[in-house]
Amino acid sequence: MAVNETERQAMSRALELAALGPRGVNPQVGAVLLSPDGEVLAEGWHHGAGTPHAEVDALSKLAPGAARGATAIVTLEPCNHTGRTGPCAVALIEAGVARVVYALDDPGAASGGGAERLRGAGVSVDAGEQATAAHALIDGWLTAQRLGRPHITVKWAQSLDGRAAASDGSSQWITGPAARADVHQRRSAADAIAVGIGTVLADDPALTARDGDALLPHQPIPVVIGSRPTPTDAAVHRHPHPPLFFDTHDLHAVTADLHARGIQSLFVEGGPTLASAFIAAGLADRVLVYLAPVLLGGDRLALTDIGVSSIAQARRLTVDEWVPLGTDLLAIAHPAIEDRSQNEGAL
Ligand code: AOF
Ligand code: ZN
Repeated sequence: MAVNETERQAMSRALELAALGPRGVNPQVGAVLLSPDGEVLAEGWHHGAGTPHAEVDALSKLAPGAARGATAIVTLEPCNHTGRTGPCAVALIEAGVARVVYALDDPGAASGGGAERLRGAGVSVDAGEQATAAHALIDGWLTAQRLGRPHITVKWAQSLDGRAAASDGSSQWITGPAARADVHQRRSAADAIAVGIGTVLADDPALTARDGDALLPHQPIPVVIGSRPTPTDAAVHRHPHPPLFFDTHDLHAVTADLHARGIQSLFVEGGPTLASAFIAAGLADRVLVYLAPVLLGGDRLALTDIGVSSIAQARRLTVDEWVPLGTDLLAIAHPAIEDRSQNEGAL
């Protein structure tokens, strides 16, 4: 059965509801229950691990029997396991729900399989509605589940001729104020922010997320990677969170450690050595390139060696969005499909 316009709108609403929940060990999930003629019966969302799942939260707002024949719109496949709470697929079946539309499959080995269970009970099920938006909302959680590491965004700013600095090393500022404000908003959305020790020594970044001089409400945990010591008076020591220092070049070990600390999203800020190392290691789920209409020439390239020596090895990207920011342009990209088989979706 095709997803109709009412169901589509309800999924947009379910995504808004999902975003009300906290990010954590459980995904953010939203649910809307529709009557057979398309009226909204109830809304629900997951309030965090240990609390009812979104579907059950919505069902709990209805009198017994009131969901009979209803359609449940959910941002994630209803679970099929007893964890901290019981299986949502069963709760929906028992409530007499006739149809389920969801956005994303639950990747869990134990929790997945809800769609099959629902179909087995005669419920009509449609998957994939607004999957891209649902994926964007919980990409950190999904990456943690699938790969055991944070979702990684590698960001850099560059001149139109691909340089990250002038030949004397000065790089403040290549991009304009709109692009820099955009970076701060995106920093604020990440659990952690990583730089190489070279960048700490050269630029002494604060690694905070700011709006002008004010700190944004959510601050990413600062991470410094590299074997040289961080000076005791470095600005990063004044960050609201104590920094994490990794005296290693093994980025898989770093990301596994961050995963063990519950960090689900990592924003890699530079410089060129670290950005290149993440890309070379197959550890970039998303790339943000801020392009400024300026020419710098010289040898301070935005990326160094990423393990590409011939055009056949080029890392192809798919651009999700080109975002104009003042006179600059942001490319938001992810690895093209042909790269995915090698790296499970990362560069
Ligand atoms: C759903 N609806 O709202 C959520 C789901 O141990 P628990 O009970 O906290 O279950 C956690 C797992 O359930 C989580 O890893 C994910 O697979 C699924 N989350 N499922 O049907 C929801 N939050
Ligand atoms: Zn559930």
